Amino acid sequence: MPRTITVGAAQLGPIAREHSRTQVVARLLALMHDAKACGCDLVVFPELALTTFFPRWYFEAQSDVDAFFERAMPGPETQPLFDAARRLSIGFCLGYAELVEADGACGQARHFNTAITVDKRGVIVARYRKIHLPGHAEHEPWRRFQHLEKRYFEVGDLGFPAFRANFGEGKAGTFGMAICNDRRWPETYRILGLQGVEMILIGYNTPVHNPPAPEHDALSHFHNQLVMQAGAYQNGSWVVGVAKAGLEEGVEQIGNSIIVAPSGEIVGACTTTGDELAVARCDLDLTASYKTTTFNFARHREPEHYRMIVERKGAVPLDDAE
Ligand code: CDT
Repeated sequence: MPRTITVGAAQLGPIAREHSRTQVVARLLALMHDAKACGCDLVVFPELALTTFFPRWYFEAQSDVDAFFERAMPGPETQPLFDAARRLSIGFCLGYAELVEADGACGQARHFNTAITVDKRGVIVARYRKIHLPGHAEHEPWRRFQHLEKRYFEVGDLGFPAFRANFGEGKAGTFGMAICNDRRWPETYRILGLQGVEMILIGYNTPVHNPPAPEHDALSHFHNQLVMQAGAYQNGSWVVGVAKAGLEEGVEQIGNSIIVAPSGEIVGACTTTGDELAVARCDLDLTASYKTTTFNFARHREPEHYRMIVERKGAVPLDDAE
């Protein structure tokens, strides 16, 4: 029996700062209903999907930051998503800001940029905490907007766990999650690839303008597609990349949500920068022809020659020849 899963890339348009969780969840529920009508088994929502992208602002008071975080998942405002999953029999992947309350052993609350996957029973089956946090930790007033992920989040402490889940027809598949900037790093895909991942779920918030490198702005769609298409092909995996898009609090964010086949080809795409669903029927067994030939890792990888990847963090340029 083929292992097909119909997946919806549930792109969101902008979320204003004053929008409540309840208002946002109503939009997510509308997309879940659309997805069900399109026969989806699984919908993927963006990174930090419940609020505006708050790292664009510098806040003095930690309480202002914490207002964007969820202390429980599900909580009172997000429970309807879990109820809808069960009622509609549709899974979802959701990005949100996770606050882990201080306990006896650890005196401080912990803050993560997190994604969860919920199955068709409405049960959380996997959690990922973002590892590659872009931007900066200190206020940089010269920027038109901030990118303070390094200030507001800790580096994720769960690694890149792949997990088995069954959303479609036939036997279970192997899934993984990554969040936004993670998608630009080949290590993300390879760690998941080494666990046999067959579909990688990625939400993102990507401003068109990158203040330290404005010369990249015109290439933002190209780079978005380049990294996800390469990650898919080089690991023989489906990749579902989903944006929070449009003009949010004065900052233009890319849309360009895409569903990429293990061949590296784009098979589904959003065309607006608003709330939109792109759908593709994905056969997980299509991964096999890549995983057993060109990217048969057991046969062709040479990890002895890759040690520098884990032993060295930054590039060490060679001395110029005299
Ligand atoms: N959210 C996120 O990770 N965005 C980054 C912006 C990088 S510019 C500091 C991204 O890689 O898309």
